[in-house]
Amino acid sequence: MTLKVGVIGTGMIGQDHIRRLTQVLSGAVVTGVTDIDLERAASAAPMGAQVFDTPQALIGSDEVEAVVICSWGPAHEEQLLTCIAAGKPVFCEKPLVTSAEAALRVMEAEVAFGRRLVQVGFMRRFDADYRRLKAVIDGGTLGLPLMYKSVHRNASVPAGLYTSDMPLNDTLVHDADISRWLLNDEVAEVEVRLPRRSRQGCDLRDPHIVLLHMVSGVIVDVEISVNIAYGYDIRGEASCERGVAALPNRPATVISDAHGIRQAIPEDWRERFLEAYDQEFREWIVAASDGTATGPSTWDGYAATLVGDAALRAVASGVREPISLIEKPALYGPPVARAA
Ligand code: NAD
Ligand code: ISE
Repeated sequence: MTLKVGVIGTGMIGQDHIRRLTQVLSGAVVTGVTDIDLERAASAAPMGAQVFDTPQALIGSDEVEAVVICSWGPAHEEQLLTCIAAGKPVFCEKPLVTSAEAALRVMEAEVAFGRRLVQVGFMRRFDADYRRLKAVIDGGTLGLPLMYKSVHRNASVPAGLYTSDMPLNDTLVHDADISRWLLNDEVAEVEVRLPRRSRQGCDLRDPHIVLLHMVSGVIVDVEISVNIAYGYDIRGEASCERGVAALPNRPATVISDAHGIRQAIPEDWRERFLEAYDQEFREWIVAASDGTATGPSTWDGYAATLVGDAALRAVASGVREPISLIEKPALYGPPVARAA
């Protein structure tokens, strides 16, 4: 059976996911697209896809069995709630939503529906390097993890569209999610340090050092740099009791030329996580064809949203800001980690 998919938001990542669904993967066909910019939607629509005037019309169509949301974060809540009300599986790009209250409303609707419908676009969980790193940590040969270092560097971000709060409530969500997943842990408190401000790029507060104090006592330090010019550089390293496990530097191509010997750095997330996005959608197509979702859930989107909120509070207060999660609904698996 071929899953009929509607895509909301046909900007950078929407177009990339349409390409993936139509040219790379099997099992799905894009039957509908929409965007507040209808011209953009029309030019991104693959052959045979209908251009809908509104997300509501797309979600309600009999020609759409499952939905991919690639609009801006503040639009996600309403679109997610409409998908849940229609009982349609939905892949939602990160961030799930932009406030804790909105995350709770989405969670309440999905729990009332009684089955997982929402998968959040935390693609790092589908990346082969991160999966190998998790297997080593979970395998226990290095003992317990004690510290984790997460480096998240963007060459640049879109001027004007990307504002000073976004390193913490848009970009950091990836590091928050991957740390929770790798460490099987939850974030208890968040602290932010502001180093010398970069003169690179536009008028943003950049870079940030964020400390995630996990429930287990592990400390995660995150570097968020969003205008570092040289490339998209993602690193991760777990220091454990008896050794260290780290992501390899990617890609591994070694270039030798008149400037010396060097490794090429990806330009942006599309290049670095190309295979991870493909795998993320392979697994989503299987789950959505079965009427459900897999991988990162509404709960994970909620937990990451709280980290972003706490990080913004921590910039203002200068101290550690606590996170208080609600009790985890059974729909999302076992209860959250508690201090060892
Ligand atoms: P973009 O600005 O290139 O595209 C967003 C598109 O959504 C635009 O065409 C805009 O007109 C449309 N849109 C906005 N609000 C809408 C609404 N209410 N209804 C219909 N269309 C609407 O942005 P982008 O870089 O493609 O990012 C889109 C989403 O994907 C964001 O949530 C972003 O955080 C996320 N993203 C995730 C990754 C990742 O690595 N997982 C990478 C990039 C972007
Ligand atoms: C972007 O929206 C993403 O999700 C990328 O993965 C991230 O690295 C970037 O900072 C965000 O702006």
